[in-house]
Formats: sequence, C-alpha cells, structure tokens
Amino acid sequence: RLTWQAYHRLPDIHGYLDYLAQTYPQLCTVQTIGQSVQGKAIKLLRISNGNPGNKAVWVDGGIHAREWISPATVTFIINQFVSNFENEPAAVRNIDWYITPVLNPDGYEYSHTTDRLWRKNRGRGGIGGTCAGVDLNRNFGYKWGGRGASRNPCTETYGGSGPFSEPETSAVRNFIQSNSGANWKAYVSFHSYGQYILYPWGYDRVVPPDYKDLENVARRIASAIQRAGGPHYTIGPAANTLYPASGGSDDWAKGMAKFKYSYTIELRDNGRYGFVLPAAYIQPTGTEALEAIRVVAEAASAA
Ligand code: 0X9
Ligand code: ZN
Repeated sequence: RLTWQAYHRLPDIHGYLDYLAQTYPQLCTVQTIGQSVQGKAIKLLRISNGNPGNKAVWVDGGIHAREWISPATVTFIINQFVSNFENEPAAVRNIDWYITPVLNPDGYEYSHTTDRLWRKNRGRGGIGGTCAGVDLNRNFGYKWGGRGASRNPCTETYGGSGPFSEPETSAVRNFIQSNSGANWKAYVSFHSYGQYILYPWGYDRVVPPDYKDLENVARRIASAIQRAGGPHYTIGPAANTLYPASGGSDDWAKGMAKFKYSYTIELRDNGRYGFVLPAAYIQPTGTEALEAIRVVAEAASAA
C-alpha cells in the first residue's frame, strides 16, 4: 500500500485510510467530511481507543496543493500510530485523533497532473471565473480579508469571495462545530516549507493573551525534533516570524473554534528543494513530525 518512499496520488491515500478502517475497526473510522469543488471526497480518519475522558486533537495536511511532504507526513504519523498503537505513550493513546491528510484534494491532484507548483484549490475565482483557485489558508473566517490576503482571483493568496466560500474550508468548520461533544484542545496544520513551528496570530503582528503557553509547547516541539536528530525548526507567532497573512486555519482554530493550542508546522526543507522535496526526505521528515505530534498530545492531555 503506501510506502513513504514515494509521494502517492489521492486515490492511494484514500484507499489506505479505508484499509485502516477495515483492518482496525476498533481503533479507526473513516468519514467523508465534505466534497471538494470538483466533487472529490475530503476524508478524515478518526483514531480513538474509545476512552470517554479523551481530549480531541485535529490534524490536517494538504491545504496547499504543492506541499506534498505534508500529506506524506500526515499519513506517516497515521501509520506509526495505528501499526504501533500499544507502544505509543499514554498521552497519544488517550487522544481522539481527527486527521485529514489531504484537505485540498483537487489541488493536490492538479499538482500531480498539470502544474507541480499549484497552491490553491480549483474553485472558480471571481465573477465569471477569470482565474481558478482560492488560497484555502486565506479563506478561513477569522479576520478574513485582512493583511496578506488578496482580493484578486488571479493571485496566489486570493482569499475567496467571502469567509468559508470554499467547500474544503467549510467542511472543516462544519465538522468541528458539529462535533462539539469532542473535547477539542489542539489544532495542527502541516505545511511546507521552511522548518517553522508557528502559532497565532497570523493575521497581524500581535499575540493572544496565553501566547506564553503556545510558545512553551512550541519550544518543546522544536527540542523534541532536535533530540531525535532532526534539524532546527524556528518557533514563533506566525505574523512576526514569517509574514502577516489573514484567514488561516490556525487563527480560526484559536480565535473562533477556541482550541487552546493551534499550530502551523512548516516542514522541510530550508529552501534547497523547497516544495519539490525529494521523496527520500519523507521518512526523516515524518519521524520528526511524529516527535512533534507526541508533544502536542502531551500538551492537549494536560490542557
Ligand atoms: O502562507 C501560508 O499560508 C503559510 N505558509 S505557506 O508557505 N505553507 O503557504 C503560513 C501560514 C501561517 N499562519 C497564518 N498566517 N495564519
Ligand atoms: Zn502551505
């Protein structure tokens, strides 16, 4: 099935999720949380031991089409969790995991078939659809349309016609809001590249009141990665550390959905290959992301 020695196409990734649900029905369930613009399923894997006291953690990948290391890393984490569940730390086992490896299935496939550096979804941009694609990480509904987002459909950072105008982002909002029974504590969005652990806010150069808590966990994540032999990851609030960009999933998770911890993790590399990271980097990148997500599990358990 999946190898983590190559980047896989959407049907293979979705087939793998279905396989897990069939093989480990007591641990894994698959759900389609929505459809993309072109009608592709947006699939979510829930991993849970059924403990009623569990906190809930959201993980997504593939918001941006060309960042192939993101879905590969998210499925790497899934594979480690599921195939070795009994040996994961208690903090990992006692979390309800909600994991969507490919949030932008149309864009992901388009980056395989047509344009390797495609970023956005494949929605119609603007009236009459002059240019295709909305940047899904500018389309979430917290401080939508502010700094770092464009009103021009023909740009890479077009935020859409309104907050949650796109089916991919509204699927996330609808799922999280309709699962208010889940005890949501942490939201993690995997992107590339640059090796950053970013926390809110992204919309402007300000920080939330409890930013010290987010900073401390970010520091622990970066330390865990280095301890495991990984490279340096820079930590900090997104707008200050990278650039201001509004309408991101991380800001929405923190600002509206009230997740205590919200991170955008920019995976490898540092710019040598950029988005076109060779598949040989999937395993080392996945290994360090696994360290990262275990720290998130600890923080969520304690929150
Ligand atoms: O610009 C983005 O959406 C992210 N970087 S990427 O190169 N993967 O496109 C950073 C998003 C950080 N979070 C916010 N600005 N809210
Ligand atoms: Zn991205």
